[in-house]
Amino acid sequence: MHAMTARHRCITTPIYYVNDRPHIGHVYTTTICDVWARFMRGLGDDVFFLTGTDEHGQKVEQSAAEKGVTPQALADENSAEFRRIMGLFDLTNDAFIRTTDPRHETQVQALVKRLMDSGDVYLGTFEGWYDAGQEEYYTETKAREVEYTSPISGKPLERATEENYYFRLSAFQDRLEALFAEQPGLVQPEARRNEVLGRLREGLQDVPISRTNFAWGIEVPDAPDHVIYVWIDALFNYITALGLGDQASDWYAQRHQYWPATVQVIGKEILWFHAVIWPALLMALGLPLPGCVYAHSFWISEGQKMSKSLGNFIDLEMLDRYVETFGRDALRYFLATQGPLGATDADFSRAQFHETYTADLVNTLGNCTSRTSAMIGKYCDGVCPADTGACAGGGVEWPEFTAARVEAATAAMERFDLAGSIAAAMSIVRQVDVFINETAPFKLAKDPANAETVGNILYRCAEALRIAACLLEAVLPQSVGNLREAWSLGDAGNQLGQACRWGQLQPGTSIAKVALFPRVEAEAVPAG
Ligand code: ME8
Repeated sequence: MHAMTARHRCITTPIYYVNDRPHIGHVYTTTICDVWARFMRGLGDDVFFLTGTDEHGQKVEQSAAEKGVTPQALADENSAEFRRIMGLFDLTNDAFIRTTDPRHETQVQALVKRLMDSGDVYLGTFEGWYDAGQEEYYTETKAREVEYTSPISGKPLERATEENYYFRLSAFQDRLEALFAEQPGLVQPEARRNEVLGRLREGLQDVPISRTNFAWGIEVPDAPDHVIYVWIDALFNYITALGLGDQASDWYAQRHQYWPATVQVIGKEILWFHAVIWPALLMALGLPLPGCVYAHSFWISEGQKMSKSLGNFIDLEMLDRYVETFGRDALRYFLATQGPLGATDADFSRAQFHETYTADLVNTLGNCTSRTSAMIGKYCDGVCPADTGACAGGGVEWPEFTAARVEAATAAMERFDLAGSIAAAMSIVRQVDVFINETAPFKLAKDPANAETVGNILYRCAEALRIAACLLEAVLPQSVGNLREAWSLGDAGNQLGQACRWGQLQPGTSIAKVALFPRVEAEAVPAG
């Protein structure tokens, strides 16, 4: 006998800047990665889910100076806030990398040294347009396009000259073009890929990868006046966390098998770094490329860009209040089904949250599970009936119907279409509702002669709901846990495929009543 080897999968979030506190954007990206990671673990894959904090650079140095603390103290404090959100929102990351960790720093130096030795990094002089807030240089074309003003901060771009180390990005033009042609799924969604292709056609310039005007960063090897540009430092996190910069490290021993990442999830504002600079760096290092860079769009709030002055900013305190009112699962569900996965922004509105919660969780999943368990309580003494085959009406071939929905939910998750996957699972629940209404077991039960038919109907309801719940567990871990307990279902563990097969629910299992999602009045939704 030999054990099947689990497939390695790796998913990453951006590493978050510590000059700011966590908000909905960070919770969102990390949550959707968590849903995917849980689902794939459920399928039996060996998943590595990586997140962390980006702690170097001028912005952190400046924020720390304004607060009168050291950059390290600021980084420690805010990185801890980011780690706290993992517990608050049920996030199951396998590692949390910090760029001030010496294990990261020494690997970044080793990687940069390799690039210097291969000639992909060289010393040169640079003059260009610099966005100080974003720590990003603009090409002349791009600078003109934004009228020499930072589209992010609104402040004028600065003309800057520096002697810098450069990454020879221009040398990768042809290889990148070939890559995008050969691996059309590399950058998703399609709209983002087209943006990258458009900009790539303008031609690539070498990019400075060191700075001399501040000190808070990793020193360039053998050039201590230079610190490594925070973006290069940050991008490398994805491989330093797996030890790829030091084959003698523990991280390498434990984690190197997870590279290349299956999917790297980012927000659309950092697409260029991840879709162009990052692949070029990997090619220069001779490392394999990720399967997919998925750039989602943005959350706006009540129809407008989030801003502290407008008072519509969804910060951690606000999210906490949502969790208090609706539970963690409700927030996860809203983020995963209504979020900006895809090319358009999504609106976080109180009304939409309430509507989604009520329609999907209270009226559909909650109501259907409670209705089914109540009927099993009433007509079958709280014990799961057997399905003996006879069943009046309904017209659903349940084993085939659920198998098709399971396949659709799995395929959608593979494409990182979370909303599609969840919709496939919810369609099972909706079908149960229709089935109950059409077969009317509550009417049949009035005549004891129908006991067997009623049992058959209720078995099918409970079994279909159990399968839907298995598919929804990645997004609703607590509620499905509650259902498992009430219905004595045990744990699906990493056997999701097996667990989703029709007929696993054993007749005789004790089925207790459940109320998974309490109704919440519209007035109770947290306001800004
Ligand atoms: O950019 N809607 O870090 P960051 C959705 N350190 N997602 C949002 C969002 C919004 N309104 N706002 C932020 C950095 N995000 C760098 C990354 S990676 C090598 C270095 C999410 O703290 C989204 O994932 O500004 C975005 O890419 C990320 O937060 C930016 O986080």
